[in-house]
Formats: sequence, structure tokens, C-alpha cells
Amino acid sequence: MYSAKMPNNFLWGGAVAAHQLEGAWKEGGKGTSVADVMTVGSATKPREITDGVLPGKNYPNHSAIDFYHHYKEDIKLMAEMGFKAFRTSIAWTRIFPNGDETEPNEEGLKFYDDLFDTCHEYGIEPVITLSHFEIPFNLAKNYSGFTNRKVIDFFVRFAEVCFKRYKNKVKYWMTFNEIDNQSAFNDDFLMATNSGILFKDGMTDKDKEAAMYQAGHYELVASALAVKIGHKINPDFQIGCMINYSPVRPLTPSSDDVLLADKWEQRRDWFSDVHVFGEYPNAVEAYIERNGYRPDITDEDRIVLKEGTVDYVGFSYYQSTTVSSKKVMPDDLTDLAKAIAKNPTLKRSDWGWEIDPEGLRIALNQLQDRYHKPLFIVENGLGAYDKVEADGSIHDDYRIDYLRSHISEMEKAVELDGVDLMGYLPWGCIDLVSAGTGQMDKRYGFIYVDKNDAGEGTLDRSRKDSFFWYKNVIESNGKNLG
Ligand code: P53
Repeated sequence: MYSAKMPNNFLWGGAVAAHQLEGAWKEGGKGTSVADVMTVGSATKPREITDGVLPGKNYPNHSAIDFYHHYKEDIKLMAEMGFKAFRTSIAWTRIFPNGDETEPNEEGLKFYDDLFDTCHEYGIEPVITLSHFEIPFNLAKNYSGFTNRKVIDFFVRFAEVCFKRYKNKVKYWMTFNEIDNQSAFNDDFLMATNSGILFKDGMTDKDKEAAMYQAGHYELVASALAVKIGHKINPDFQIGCMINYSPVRPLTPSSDDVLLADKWEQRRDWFSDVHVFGEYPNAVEAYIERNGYRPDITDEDRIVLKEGTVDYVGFSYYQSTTVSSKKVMPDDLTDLAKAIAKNPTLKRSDWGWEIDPEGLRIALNQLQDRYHKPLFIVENGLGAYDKVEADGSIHDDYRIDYLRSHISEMEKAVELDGVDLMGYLPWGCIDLVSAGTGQMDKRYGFIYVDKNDAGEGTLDRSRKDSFFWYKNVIESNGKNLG
């Protein structure tokens, strides 16, 4: 609905994911997830995905920030900032340790009962992702992840158990985190995290891309089935999709650059197109056919997709993307990464992520125009090194600058452009393990956690300058940006 000002029920808060902060990877009956077999990397060194948990390696997600034992203290700090909503995920392996069991693990279910109860004690609405980069390792290793149709049933069982158990505790859900990331099909990390695909040596780009289309399709079917079941369990549920949205800028006004930007978007946005419209866009059907891929897509699947469309579009926004036809011509586009050009007008983070606040307003407008659905910013933020002063304070003005400029563009989108926006949940509201690099020192938080990349530290929590700044933002419903 059109609102000329920031709505009073706007969901200010923050976001995290289970595997990046809970730790306690073997407690409460939890099984091993793909995140548990990823080592620590750095800005320049990718994480290694090992064949099971091997001795002598550093797996940062195993202990993370031990939210599993600290959640009461952490939620209290979020309440102090005035959070209205808190996004986290349910670790699939706490509920189904190997993914293929028929009965859930009661101790895992109980943990999330207590967590959600704690949120409600402070009037904080939980926003829950079902699958956030933490598919059971068994499903990856022994079923080839989502390239296997059987995994649809395992996911749907997991979703149904969660919907039933938390029927009166959780209203806002999302099915698959950043489902569109896997369009970067030759990125081993993204394929493992998104779909539980562990590529074998010798696979060609074509093999990988074909696997991605199959896995993506089965995930979309699994999501649609979950949406249908969820709405039956509680018609008040709001179940969304979740994409990593990056508006694409042509490097120059040339037709080749403009068309390349369109092609690039088509090859990512089909995931959310299917989630929202319940049908495949022509551009992707044509691309699949032109390349000779034959994903298993049945007529029944197509009916399911239509019946399980989402209620809202959740998305993360970190940066825009700029593409150049000097790198690749539009009709030759396969590997999306190869089309990306450095945007000469933008600054970058220490990890090379471009900083583009206006890109967020563009994203909100594009998504509103394309989908006509409520939107929800469920991740945004700056990964940065923080310095703790002698007196324990942390002056993270760079983080405040990033968030201020993005919130300001977001407010223009709501107040000037009429975007129907449910809330703003910046990423990593408490410091946690980076998904991409496994580092602790790539920090996003308002709350500092004393732990470094080597895994050393007291785990003590403290308030950064941004903590007090964000409290004022929330208190003033976004008017006081400092
Ligand atoms: P990190 C890649 C591209 C965009 C977002 O990322 C991504 C990724 C995966 O690294 O992930 C999302 O921790 C994701 C979160 C993640 C966050 O962005 O690499 O949903 O789990 O932590 C930030 O700096």
C-alpha cells in the first residue's frame, strides 16, 4: 500500500544466520552441515571445502560466537537498540541432523522455541530463513544436494515441521537464502552453500551450469510446496523468497552494454520471477534450450510453482554490478563474473565490494516495478576491520556513514517513489563469521564480539558507536540519521 512516510509498523532490526553465529556444532544432537566443512579463508584466499571434518583444520563455524549459549544476553542487547524484528535461520541439521531422517530432533526444536520466546519477551518479531547455506552435509555428499529430486521431500518435511512447531511464534518466513547466487555456477563455494553441490574434478562449465539449472528448479519446487503447506498451517504466515539483488549498470550507454546489463539481470532474476509469478520467463527457457540443457521440469512441477507463489520479496543489497561488453558480448554471456567491470565512480570496501547507496534506491524501484509485491530489505551493510581503543570503545564511523547513506536512499524510495517496504534488517547486527571468507575480522556488527580470525578471544560483547547511532535511528523511525 502507498505510504507517503515511513510506516509506523516498519520493521527495524538486524539479520544473522544460524551457522554464522550459533557455534555448538555438535551440541543438542546437531548434525554436520556444509558450513561445518568449510575452513577459514581471507580477502584473497578462498575457503576450502573439505571432504568431511578433517583433523588439524580451522573450521570457524564450529564455535562461531557461541550464540547457542549467549542468545539471551545478545537478544537483550538488540532489544536495547529498540529492534522490532530479528532475522535468523533455523539450522536444518539441528532439526534433521542428516537431513534424511523421518523424525525431527526434539532438542533442536526446543532450542528455537526458547530463542523465539526470548525475542517475544522483548517484543521482537522473529523473521526466519529455512535454508541459509546450511544444508546437511549428508545430503550434499550422498545425494548430490539439490540436483537430486529426493532432496525436495527432505526440505519440505523440514519446512513443515518448523511451520507446525512455530505456528504461533513466527509469522515472517523465507525459504532459500539468496537463491539466485548460484547463477555464478562455476563458483564452488556458492554451489555448495546454495544447493549442496560438491563439484568433482573434471567437470566442464557446461556440466556445472546444467547442474545449477536442475538444482535451482528443484529448490523452486521445494519452495513452492513449502509456501502452499505453510499457508495451510497458518493463513497469516507471510512467506517470502530471498534474493541477493544487485542492480546492473551498463558501463557506457552503448547498445551492447545496455543489452548486456539486461541479459545479466535475466540470468539472475529468473529465480525471483518463478517465486513471484510461478512461471519461467522466456529469456531463461530460451537460454536453457539454446545450450542444450534438459533439466527435469515436469508439468506437475509447473502447476506446483503456480500454486506456491510468495507473499513478499526479501532481498539483500550490498552493492550494484557494472558490466562491459568489452569483457564479453551479450550473446556470448555464460559466466556472469566475466562481464563485470570496475565502476570508476564508486569506492570499495577492504574486501573490494563497491559502495553504492543510490543503487539501493534503484534496486527498490526496480523490484517494485517488476513484482508489485511488498519488499523487505533483509540484509545490507559494510564488512570492515574494527579497532578497539584502550578504553574499550569502537569508533566505527565508516559503518555509520555506509548505513546512513543507504537508509537515506531507502527512505527516498518509500517517501518519494511509493515503494511498499516492510522493514530494514542490516546484516550481521552482532559480529559473526563471514560466509564468504570464514573470517571474524570482516565485521558488520553494532555489537562487537571479542574473537579474531585465529579463533582467539574472550567472546565478550561490547557496544560500538554504531550501536548508539542505530538506537536513535530506530527511536525516531528513521528521522534522526545523526
Ligand atoms: P560475507 C556473496 C555475495 C553476496 C552476499 O557476506 C553473500 C555472498 C556469500 O558470501 O552472502 C550474504 O559474510 C549472505 C550472508 C553473508 C553476507 O551476505 O561474505 O546471505 O550469509 O554473511 C555477507 O561478507
